Amino acid sequence: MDDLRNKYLAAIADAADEAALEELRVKAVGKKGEVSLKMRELGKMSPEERQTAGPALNALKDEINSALAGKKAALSDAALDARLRTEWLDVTLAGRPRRQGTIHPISQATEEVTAIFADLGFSVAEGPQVDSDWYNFDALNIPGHHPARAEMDTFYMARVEGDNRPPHVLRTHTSPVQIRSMEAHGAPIRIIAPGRVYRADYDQTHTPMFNQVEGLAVDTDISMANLKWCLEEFVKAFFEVDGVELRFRASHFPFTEPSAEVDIRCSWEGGTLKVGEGDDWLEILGSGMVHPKVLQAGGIDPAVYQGFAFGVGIDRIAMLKYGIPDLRAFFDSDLRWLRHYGFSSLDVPTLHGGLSR
Ligand code: 2U9
Repeated sequence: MDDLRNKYLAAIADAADEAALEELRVKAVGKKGEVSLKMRELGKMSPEERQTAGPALNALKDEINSALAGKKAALSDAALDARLRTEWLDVTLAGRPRRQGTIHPISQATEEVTAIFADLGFSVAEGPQVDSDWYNFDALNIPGHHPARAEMDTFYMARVEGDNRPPHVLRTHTSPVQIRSMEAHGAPIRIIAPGRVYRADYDQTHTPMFNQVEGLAVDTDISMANLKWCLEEFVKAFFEVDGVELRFRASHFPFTEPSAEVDIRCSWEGGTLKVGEGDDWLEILGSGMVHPKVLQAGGIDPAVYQGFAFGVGIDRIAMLKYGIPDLRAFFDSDLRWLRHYGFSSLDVPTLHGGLSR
């Protein structure tokens, strides 16, 4: 038995590959292998002989099997090492210029809006796209019975069985980001919150996912006058026109009081939009002074601080600025459309270098 052990353990240690190992397995512990044949002889032995030879043969079989498994693992580790040495990639190499992608008009517009408000002292805040109904509704002065909850056509997450809390929602606006920012940083604060929002609505002018930028400025001396000036600066810079007239129309939102919708003077001569001239008005954003209850929900004392806020649909202002006729094409991923309306990845929008083109 010692001879068998020495022979096979040495051969296993020397095996060059998995095929050689398999051959050894068959020869040693396969059905007709040497160890198996020895086991068959147990029947012919006397009970005394069997009592020592039986366990010894079983132990030998186990020892050979584990040597086979150990060598097999070592061989496959070595094979993997060898493969990894041949399959490597220099990630510092330059990208290939052919088939270069373009910047999506929504990304471009978001970058432009960000550059404009950065210049006005606003920083960018981000937050989760799935949020609690407290952050999306209650904190914004939209209680459970408020019609705005129904109007916003909310997508609700699946309820967890046995959990009685209201389900989370896909945010219907980026406003929860501002609540979270007020909680985290307090006042004074000046932020914009760009990002994806979701409403169950689909037609020529609505998609179930769209993009917004909201803004928030809170301090001890903020008024509608500051709001008006900031929005004027924004519209002039975004549409790249020097003189543009804004019209503030009284409106109503649960989260601002007073509230105003903002139109810009424009013309549609020859089917193309001209901002700042003509006799038409185009609604482009909503705004107002932050409701005291909303400041309170963000942990800010409304007796000391006031703020203004606004919201604008990025997809909509991108369509207007770049002359894109159909909102739904934004999300079709049509390569010809993307090449036509996309922007060069090298033209980063800045106020000094020009926003677009
Ligand atoms: C906080 C307080 C107030 C954000 C605001 C609007 C008015 C508005 C729409 C524009 C087009 C949504 O994308 S749209 O359909 N938004 O009219 N949004 S005031 O008010 C806030 C936000 C956060 C804490």
